[in-house]
Amino acid sequence: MCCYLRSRQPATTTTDTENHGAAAVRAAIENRTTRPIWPADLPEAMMQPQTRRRVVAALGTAVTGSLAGCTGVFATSEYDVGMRTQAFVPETLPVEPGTTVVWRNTSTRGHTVTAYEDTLPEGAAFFASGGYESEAAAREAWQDDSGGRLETDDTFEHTFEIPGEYGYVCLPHEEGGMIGTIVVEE
Ligand SMILES: [Cu+2]
Repeated sequence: MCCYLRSRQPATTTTDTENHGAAAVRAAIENRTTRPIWPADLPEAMMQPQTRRRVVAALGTAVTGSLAGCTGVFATSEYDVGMRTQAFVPETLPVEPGTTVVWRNTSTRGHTVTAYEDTLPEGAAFFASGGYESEAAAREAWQDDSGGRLETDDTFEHTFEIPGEYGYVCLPHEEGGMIGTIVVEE
């Protein structure tokens, strides 16, 4: 997102009045060495999920307002949850019963969407990219040959009917904390 860039700007570059002479030069050099990292992060960082059916209540108006200028540029496809290098965005998505949630791999890495079977509300169907019928099957398939892998721009969708919280994970990035929750509200 755009504010990612802003928040990563070193505060010292423009506002630190201590930066004279050698210190300023050193700061400028340090700046140059860190800058090239940003463009590589930029396209993915600027991709924002487009919630089709409703505005996510969790996003304050100030946040959505400040992002509005960025989202238009990269909003080439509709989806509800984006998949970044090591995160689902948004991490938690509230929806109404009957909503079909679309995940889209907005990164250059492969990911999965795999429900945490134990977290599902009673009677809710298991879901996983690759169409596996259980978490165990999905994990085995991933270990065997990256089964269920979503490549860049691939999408996965699931319709949520039963109210409750649905935890899910990206199998290859589980240790990195790539975990999400769909909250189906009553
Ligand atoms: Cu992942």
